[in-house]
Amino acid sequence: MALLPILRYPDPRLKKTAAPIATVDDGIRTLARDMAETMYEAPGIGLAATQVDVHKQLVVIDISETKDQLLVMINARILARDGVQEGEEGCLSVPGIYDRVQRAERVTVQYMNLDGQEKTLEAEGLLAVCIQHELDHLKGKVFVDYLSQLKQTRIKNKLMKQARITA
Ligand code: K1U
Ligand code: ZN
Repeated sequence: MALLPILRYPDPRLKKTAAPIATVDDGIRTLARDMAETMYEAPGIGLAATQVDVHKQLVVIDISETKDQLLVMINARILARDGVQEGEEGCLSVPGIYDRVQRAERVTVQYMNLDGQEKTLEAEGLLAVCIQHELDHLKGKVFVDYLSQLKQTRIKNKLMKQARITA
C-alpha cells in the first residue's frame, strides 16, 4: 500500500481530462487501493485519480463515519440529475478552503466496479454531492471554478503564497 501525493490548486495538471479505463487489471486495483488509503489518511470522503496525477476515470468515495463503505467507480457517468441542493464543499487539492456550491440533489450514476461489473446507483444528499464533485475532477474541474472570479483569485494567491512558504 502507498500514500500518493495530492496535487494542489492551482496546479495546471488538475485541469486535465481523464481517459476511460479499457480493462480493470491489477494496476487499476492497486491504484484504487492506494487512492483509498490516501483518502482515508487525508482524511477525506472522496478522491479522484486526477488529484494524484493519474488521468484515468477512477474515483473512490466513502462518506460513512465508520470508513467501511468504500465505493470505487470506474468510467462513471451521470445518467440523470434531479433537484437542487446547496452546501459547503471542501477539496483535498484546495486545503483550508470551504465554500457553498449548488449541485443536483439526486443523481443516477452508471459505473464499473473493480470486478469489471456494470452498476447503476441512485444517490442523494452528501453522496450525490461527492459523486458530482469527484466526477468534475475527472473533467478538469475544481469546486473553486464555481465561485466568483474575485474569490478564485484570492484562493489562488493564498495557496500560491502558502506553497512558497512551505517550499
Ligand atoms: O475531492 C476531494 O478533494 C475530496 C473532498 C470531497 C468532498 C467534500 C465535501 C463536499 C464534496 C466533496 C473531501 O473529502 S474534503 C474533506 C472533507 O470534506 C471531510 C474530511 C473529513 C471528514 C469529513 C469530511
Ligand atoms: Zn476535490
